[in-house]
Amino acid sequence: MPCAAISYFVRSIFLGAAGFSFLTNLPPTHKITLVVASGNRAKYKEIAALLRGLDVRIVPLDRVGPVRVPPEGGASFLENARCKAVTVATATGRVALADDSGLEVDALGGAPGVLSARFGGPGKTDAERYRLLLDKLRGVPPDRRTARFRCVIAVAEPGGAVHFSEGTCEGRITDTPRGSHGFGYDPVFEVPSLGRTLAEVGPSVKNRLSHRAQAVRGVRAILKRILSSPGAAAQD
Ligand code: ITT
Repeated sequence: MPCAAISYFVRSIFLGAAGFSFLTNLPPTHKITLVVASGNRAKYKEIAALLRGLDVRIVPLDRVGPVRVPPEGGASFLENARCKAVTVATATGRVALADDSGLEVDALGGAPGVLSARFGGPGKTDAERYRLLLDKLRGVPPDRRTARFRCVIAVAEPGGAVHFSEGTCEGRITDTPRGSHGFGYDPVFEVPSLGRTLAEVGPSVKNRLSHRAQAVRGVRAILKRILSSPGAAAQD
């Protein structure tokens, strides 16, 4: 497999005895609404495609009314994902999913990492950010251009339980951007076994091997457990 699930894992953290306080007298219908707590439309589309087939109604954040998600201040993907998911689950009373992800470049000591969306300062376009990355790597030889995408997804239940799943995709940074699919740093991220960037391969291939695809595999197992729990009341 091109992008092995190197550190793929699922952890569940149960935050106190209030976990099932949302139990109701409603008969279980094995159906829940899942709010995707992201302002990034491209990310939302990938997650929705990867969750296809589950008995879950997936809705974007802007469909559930204005919810203020605090700016990312955490030092880790996990902390940022947890904060976004818990904020939205608490505000909406729905199960909420948040993805915090980014690119770690070895020649830059792991930067931009958790700051990937703000690399070079706020207000930049994706193209401005990946061009800045290419500038910083000018002159770095191919064997030292190794990098990886990381994705941590948090699924927060309104009752307080939070579950995590993670995925990693190894690759290298190209010299020039290639391809027009995807988003973010995809045009400069080459998967060695394919010899192509994630922006050249298109959604079907990316959704098979990406960091997000791996993390969502764990999310499917988490959602199946939530769906089969006695607290999976209808929320449509
Ligand atoms: P939300 O927090 O609202 O979900 P965001 O874009 O700010 O949206 P992050 O804080 O998780 O999301 O930042 C992730 C950044 O890392 C993202 O903006 C891209 O620049 C980059 N990134 C993450 N996953 C990527 C992918 O699959 N392909 C390319 N770039 C990616």
